[in-house]
Amino acid sequence: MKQHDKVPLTGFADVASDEMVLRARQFRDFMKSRRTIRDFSDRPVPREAIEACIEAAATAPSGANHQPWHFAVIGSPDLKHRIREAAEKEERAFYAEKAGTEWLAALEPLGTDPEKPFLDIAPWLIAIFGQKKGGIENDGQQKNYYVTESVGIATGLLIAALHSAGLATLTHTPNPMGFLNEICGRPKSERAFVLLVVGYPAEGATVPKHALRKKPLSAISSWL
Ligand code: IYR
Repeated sequence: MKQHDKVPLTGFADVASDEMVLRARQFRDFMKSRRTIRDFSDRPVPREAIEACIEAAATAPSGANHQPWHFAVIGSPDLKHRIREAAEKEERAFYAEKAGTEWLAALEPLGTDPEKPFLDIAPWLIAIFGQKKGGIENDGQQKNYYVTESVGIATGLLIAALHSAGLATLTHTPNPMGFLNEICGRPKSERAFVLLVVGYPAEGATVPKHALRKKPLSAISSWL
């Protein structure tokens, strides 16, 4: 490797094989208990929990370590309502014309429609933006790399962190999401990646049966 500033690796725990398999299976089972929900309760969630989960998400690897993400955390009822209004406007157009028959058929088992009451009800919405520019200094100038990949990984970690904290999420993607820049006051050089809805499930919340069908290992992996 070329010369570069470096420090010794610390904090890497060497786990024995048996323990490794056990831990891997425990984590798998824990992740399998995660469900995407759409019926949220208005029960409050402490801001500190969301803060720590975002810090966990921000440990994600990223292109050239530029960390090209921004998490706009919305708790204000007024802003949540503006987001709901804007999202429902886009969603009405999506369901009425833009989606097309194949997409609508794929959504049928989920039971989704243009009504998005959870955007008012859930205590927190997290709009996750990818930054085309900024570098590690966030100078708004340097080019960032693999932005979508980096933000996708960070979002996955955030969903896992929130699940581990005992919170439920919905990975919501109103289409298009340009309105989030304006409402969240984000520059044009940022692009909304997803709107994460966070909170507790409502009493009697349901999930679509369809969502329980996960592909088996044999269908998702090949071993060469
Ligand atoms: N954004 C729409 C439609 C939608 C699309 C997909 I792909 C989904 O997995 C779920 C919903 C909506 O939120 O209703």
